Amino acid sequence: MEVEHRQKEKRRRRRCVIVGVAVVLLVITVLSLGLGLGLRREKHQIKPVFLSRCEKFSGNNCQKIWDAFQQAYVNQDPCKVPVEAYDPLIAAAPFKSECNRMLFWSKTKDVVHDFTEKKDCFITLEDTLLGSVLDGLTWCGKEGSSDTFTTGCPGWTDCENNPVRSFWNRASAAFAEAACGAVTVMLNGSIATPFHPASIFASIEVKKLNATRAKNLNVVLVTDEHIVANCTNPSLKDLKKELDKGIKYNCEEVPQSQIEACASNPMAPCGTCW
Ligand code: N1C
Repeated sequence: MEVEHRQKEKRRRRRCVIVGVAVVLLVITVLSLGLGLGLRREKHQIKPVFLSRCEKFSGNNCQKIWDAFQQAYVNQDPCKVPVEAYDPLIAAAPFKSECNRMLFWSKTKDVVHDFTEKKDCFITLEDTLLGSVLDGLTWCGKEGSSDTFTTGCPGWTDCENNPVRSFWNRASAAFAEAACGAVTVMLNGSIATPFHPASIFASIEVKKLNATRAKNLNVVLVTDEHIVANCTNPSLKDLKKELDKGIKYNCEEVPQSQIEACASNPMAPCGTCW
């Protein structure tokens, strides 16, 4: 009786162990399959996005532009990608000068793109080929690998020379160099420092505006119910001072609701929104 009971107990335990091992194996297989697929997807995710966005602009060799893009950061330490690494990319897809139509922004991205999407009045960097293919994306390389990664990349402030930051710095400089005629910038009147020295607009674009091409800088200070800064804001005095001599400065406070209403009114001509 005693012997029989012990044997039964042994068999029960063995069954338990077998079932346990099977469950663990199953979990490991499912997890590694899932992770494997996930990683593979993340590694190659950016190229189809890049190419399909690029194809929307006709007359370009998108594969060539992709190659020029990749050479900037692939097989490199993602904290050591200098701004100049993107020179070949800018050369492969240069910015056209669109006189009187170029629009810059800082801390007003949403209102700006709501406006430009609805009204064909201005061109922002995101409306150009390079700006639109890379808008909202993250990418980096790794030493010893020819792949592009979209996760585990250094963030905007982790290190200065990261691939994403260096790209926007390089592209913004080239875009501003091309600016001509009357140039517009939308700044945010709901923050204490609309012209912030650390922004790309202040640290790069303003410095690249050249009086031989750009004639005016029109600041549209976008305000909502909580006006924190108006056109007398000290940071805007700095902006005026920093402009290349010969570029005329102007500032206008414009409610966000007015910009939105004008954007949604198909009858309103470009010059009448503010
Ligand atoms: O630092 P910012 O603004 O002043 O940069 C905005 C300025 C614009 O005029 C653009 O021409 O610089 C250009 N630019 C972009 O076009 C752009 N698209 C997406 C700069 N940055 C851009 N991004 C992302 O927005 C970028 O990854 C960075 O994180 C923000 C900068 O926005 P900001 O601080 O409001």
